[in-house]
Amino acid sequence: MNRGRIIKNIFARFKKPSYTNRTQSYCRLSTYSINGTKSYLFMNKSPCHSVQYVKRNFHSSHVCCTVVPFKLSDIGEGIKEVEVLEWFVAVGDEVSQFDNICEVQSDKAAVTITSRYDGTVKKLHHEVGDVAQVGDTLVDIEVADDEATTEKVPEKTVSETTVQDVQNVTEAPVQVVHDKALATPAVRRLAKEHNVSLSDIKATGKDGRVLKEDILLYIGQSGPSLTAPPTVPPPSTKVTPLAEDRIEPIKGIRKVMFTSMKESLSIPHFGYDDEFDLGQLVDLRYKLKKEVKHTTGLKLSYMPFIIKATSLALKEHPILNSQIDGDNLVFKADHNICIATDTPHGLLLPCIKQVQNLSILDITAELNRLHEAGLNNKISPADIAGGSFSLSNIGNIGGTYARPVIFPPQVAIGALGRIQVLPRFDYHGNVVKAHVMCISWSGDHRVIEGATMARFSNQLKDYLEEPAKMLMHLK
Ligand code: CAO
Repeated sequence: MNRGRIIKNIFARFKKPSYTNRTQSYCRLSTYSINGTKSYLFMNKSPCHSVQYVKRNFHSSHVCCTVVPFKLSDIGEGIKEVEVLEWFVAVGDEVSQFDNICEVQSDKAAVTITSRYDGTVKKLHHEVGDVAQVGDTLVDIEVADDEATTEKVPEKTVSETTVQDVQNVTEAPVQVVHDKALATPAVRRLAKEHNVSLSDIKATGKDGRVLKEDILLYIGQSGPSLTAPPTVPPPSTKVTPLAEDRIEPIKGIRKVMFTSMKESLSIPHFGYDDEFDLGQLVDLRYKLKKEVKHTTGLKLSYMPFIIKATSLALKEHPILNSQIDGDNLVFKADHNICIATDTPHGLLLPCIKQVQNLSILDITAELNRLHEAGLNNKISPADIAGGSFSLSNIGNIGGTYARPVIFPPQVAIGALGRIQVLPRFDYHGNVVKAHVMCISWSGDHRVIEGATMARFSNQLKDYLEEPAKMLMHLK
């Protein structure tokens, strides 16, 4: 078949509704062979701007009903690996070319990978949260005979091809758009979370795409410092209104809370609140989060930094890490910091032991373990025993202030509110964007003076507002 005839056939194929509906900035229409040279035809939105890529020295063969590995191709921009965020297909699903396969997140962006085959999904090679390298197989797809020829194309794509005409070519074929406003699924999700319509937002991305930054600008936030609104899974069971009163014995974890809180009533609580500007910490966590996830599989939240900084501040104010024993005050050597943990079974207070000897990564690992154990009802008595100080991060659920109740025999507890982006004045009197977290302290006023609590809180504030200062005290 001569080249003109082939191209004519491909144009005819493009006119089919399944292709004309596509909104990608370009589509790879077909693979064909001329004189032993494998060629791809890429088509811009307008068929007039067809682009031809030629790959040399490639010989195709026809295989019937072959299972082909669909690999993660080179997304460009130096991206070497991605994290799988979501699968849009399951084993057994029929897929067509350009159907969404999965959403992946690189260190730069979230992109949707679309199928380049018509066929049946046979295997997913990664789970959500897994990291896939460029060249790794994402899914196996069983394809029919003529498709089998196409999928034998190596996955290196554009960089290994000779571009004969690059007019109007955009980037790798992994972006997808769904409707009038162009945006990646992650951006759409962000818009939905903030209840804004994409069509109201001024798009600054390529080809009129709405970017994450556009949404942040629209809602008055920008850059990595965005704190995603804490997501709390909705209750899994629907609450049905009670037809009549129901009596339930106080038992289990609630019984433990009941007893210890009754004891707390005898403590004269002194309250002290302050607000911390965590802008630098927000940036720092943003920079480290992916790295930590990638290298250790751990989830890095703000808590490990706050726990470590608390320990450093306790070192300077040891009375806050003490316990009342009769007429004595026992200054505890270890900083065993309890973390109020909301579990499906009730509130638990497991503690991270000897925080004074732990790195931020160690604390992250222990916090991940305890959090997971809490969710699975696996927190042991040993995890709960021996606490010397407590922190309660209610901010992951919401709220600004709290009135935390001291967990005897401890003498102090801090409650962390949600980090909020708010206007504040800087040193020069300019209004600036700040990431404000309110922290509410309760101290046992029998042994803790307000001034001590304020000094301790100031010390912690110093570490958390400029986390680099912690470095000097880390071993
Ligand atoms: N402000 C803003 N974002 C916050 C936040 C805060 N104060 N605290 C947590 N977040 C973010 C996290 O950074 C994380 O974001 P990413 O998904 O981007 O990483 C997300 O919210 C979820 O965090 P998390 O809850 O999984 O992890 P954590 O380490 O921050 O907290 C734990 C762990 C165990 C303290 C928490 O899950 C919990 O149970 N909190 C409730 C405590 C409670 O009930 N207190 C009341 C006691 S009195 O009845």
